[in-house]
Amino acid sequence: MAMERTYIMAKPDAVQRGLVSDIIGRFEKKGYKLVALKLVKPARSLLEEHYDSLKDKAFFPSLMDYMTSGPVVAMVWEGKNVVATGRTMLGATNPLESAPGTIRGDFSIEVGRNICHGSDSVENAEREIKLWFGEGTIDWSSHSQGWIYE
Ligand code: DAT
Ligand code: MG
Repeated sequence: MAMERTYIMAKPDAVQRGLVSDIIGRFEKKGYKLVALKLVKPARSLLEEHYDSLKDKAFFPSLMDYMTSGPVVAMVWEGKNVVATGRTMLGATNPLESAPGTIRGDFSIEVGRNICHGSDSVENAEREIKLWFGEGTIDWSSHSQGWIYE
């Protein structure tokens, strides 16, 4: 079965507000496999690279201030269709438009404090995983595999 990996990040507000376990719990309970996790106080240069496609946006400086304001929890989750499904689980970028039941819809109100990041394509996921986890991810066998996948 073709497995995908996605880069998920609990942003500084999620760490400050004690929402890390809620974000992890959603992915864990869904059945995805955690293959990397760490607490990071990211350098501005790392975030500038991560958000390179947004550098000309008016909100970019405030995005950098927000994202460098405290530690983040960086993770890689693996599973079938995890990139697109992970985005659905996060909800819309602007929490005003995020459906209840999504992570942003349930736990946030403003776009500049939307608590989590998720890769938007398989290609960007691979780029972001390399950027945040140069040391690589962990290869392990989940005993639940046969209870999650046919
Ligand atoms: P997403 O995080 O859903 O992939 P994005 O990549 O377009 O959204 O933007 C990255 C982050 O930048 C987003 O999570 C919050 C912030 N952002 C996006 N659009 C914004 C806006 N119009 N005003 C303020 N912040 C914004
Ligand atoms: Mg994005």
